[in-house]
Amino acid sequence: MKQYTIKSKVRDIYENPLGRDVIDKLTLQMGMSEKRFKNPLFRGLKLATLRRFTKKKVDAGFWDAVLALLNSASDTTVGRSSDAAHKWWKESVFYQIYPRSFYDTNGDGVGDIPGITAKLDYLKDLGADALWLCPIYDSPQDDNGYDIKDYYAIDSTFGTMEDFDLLLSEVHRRDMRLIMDLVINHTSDEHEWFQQAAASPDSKYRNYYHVRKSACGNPPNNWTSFFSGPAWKPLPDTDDWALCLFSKKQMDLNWDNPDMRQDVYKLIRWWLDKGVDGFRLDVINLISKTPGLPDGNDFIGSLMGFRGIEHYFYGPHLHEYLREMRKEAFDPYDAFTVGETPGIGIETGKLLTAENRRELDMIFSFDHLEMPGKSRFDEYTYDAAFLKTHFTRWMKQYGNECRMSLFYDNHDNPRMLSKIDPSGRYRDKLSMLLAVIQFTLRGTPFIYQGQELGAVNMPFHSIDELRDIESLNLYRELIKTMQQADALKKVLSGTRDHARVPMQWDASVNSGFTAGEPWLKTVADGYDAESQLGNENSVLSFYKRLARFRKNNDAIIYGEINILETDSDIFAYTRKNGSEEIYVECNLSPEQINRPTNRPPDGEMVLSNYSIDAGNNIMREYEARICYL
Ligand code: TEU
Ligand code: CA
Repeated sequence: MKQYTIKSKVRDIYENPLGRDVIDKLTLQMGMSEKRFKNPLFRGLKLATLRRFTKKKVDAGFWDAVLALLNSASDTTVGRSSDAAHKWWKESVFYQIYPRSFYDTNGDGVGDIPGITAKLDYLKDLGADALWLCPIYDSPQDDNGYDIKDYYAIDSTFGTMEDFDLLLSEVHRRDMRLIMDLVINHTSDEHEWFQQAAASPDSKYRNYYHVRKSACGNPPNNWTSFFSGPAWKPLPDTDDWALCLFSKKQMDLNWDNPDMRQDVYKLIRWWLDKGVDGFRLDVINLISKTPGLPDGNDFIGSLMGFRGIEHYFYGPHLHEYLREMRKEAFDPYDAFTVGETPGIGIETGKLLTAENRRELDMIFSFDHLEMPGKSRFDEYTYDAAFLKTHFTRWMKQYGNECRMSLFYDNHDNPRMLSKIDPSGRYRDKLSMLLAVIQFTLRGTPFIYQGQELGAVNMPFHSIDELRDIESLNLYRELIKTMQQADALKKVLSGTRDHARVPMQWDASVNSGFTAGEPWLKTVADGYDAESQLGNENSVLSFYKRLARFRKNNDAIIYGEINILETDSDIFAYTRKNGSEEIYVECNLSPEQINRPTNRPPDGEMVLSNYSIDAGNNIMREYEARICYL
């Protein structure tokens, strides 16, 4: 293994996949130009020189931290790989369900499993081939089910195991597939393993978690939680602390313990024996931590918003554990996996998903959810043109070797529509434009519930209307140093509750979601399923046409992609498979723009979010077109 030192050159670092992603992330985060890294003079610089130049901004420990990270990474070649093999999950349109907010059948104000079963025909009709369910396991619901108490049981809020079995068989009866959310970086503190671990230092479960001693009431290291404050929970009446990167009820599992890993594989096999088709793996890149759990670097911490992250976002045994898990749990069932991998860039993404490496099938990377230099709780307007930069880069650097997941919305983020167009002026056009890109790039689309209806952020007015633990903790933290109104504004810019408001099924009270009192505010705003089903020009109808189009065109699923060089905000590309060729042209700006002069001759129009006047040389605001060549 090559070892990096302060005498290494920028070039050497950039040639290492992890090094390249780290540099890309840092430049993005610091709002620096990436062109600099293409400059040979800059590439020839020694890190020591760079360290001298950046002394004012960057603390000394930063460079050691980066070098340690690079030197800990092993196994960094992708080798020959391609995403050419035919697989159901490449051909599918996935639909993410947040069960709590999907459909309530018993009037308790919370969505449930029978509610999902009741809406399967809607989903089938939309063109969804596979469903991903956010966690429905037995849980105290501290983080809405991402804190699991019993992996083998269904939370009574959502129904019973019989309800689940019925759902699964009804999904399969419709030739659809179902994947579960697998939360195995941490368990609830109410999980039996943790209960035993906390009760006795001699318990074998003690070593299922990261329990450390620390005197004087201080946490064992300086890592901070994703949900504010230190990432440690004190165990009562002792000097012992347990690591928890998320809430104080989400205890990180110790993946270095082989017994723990076997117990995890067992529960995975149990669900696969039931017949589920695969899993979305929650924060799966966080499972391996630097041995000894050393302090995190302050500079990286302030840049990324969380201290300690360099010790776990790409841990030393990550690849090893993923391979083992695949071999022992997923492969025997040919199960599909998509990893949720915050912080992972293209090159490390390749290492995780290249077919020949036998780790994951796909990942969710989050590099496009905010503009460079911005983070989720910043108030700003997202420029859709950044999607062109982002997707061009991924298509070129990643797309042909690995399969990209294509998504904008999920349960952890405000709606993309609202980020780009907070006024809502272009709601329909923009919805359709985003969908065109999502359904025609090389990759697998994941729709998040409500996206197909053009759902936007909820106009919340008070902190009392929010339910998410992340938002509530952050607010409590912010008001220590800020006016309440400012704190609220910031929280509302990024709160995950925007995406968690109940589905709008119809225009009735509580948008047809529940006959009771909804657990989170919902307001019918005219973009409900019922009214859109009856309207050919609705966002929903457009999604349905797109899904059908994608299914019938192999060029989109397996074809090559060629992105047109344009210097405007027009994002244009062709997709080609044998003699079948498709051309997509999108205006990513709210201005009219001339069509690219290097475009192929107009062919037969398939779909557009505007009615087309022949011979028109202009792309209108957020206009999108698909045609056959
Ligand atoms: O999210 C992990 C994650 O890193 C973020 O997207 C998360 O939303 C957080 O806000 C980081 O600032 C996954 C789940 O999707 C999320 O719902 C859970 O809360 C989290 O893991 C813990 O299980
Ligand atoms: Ca219910």
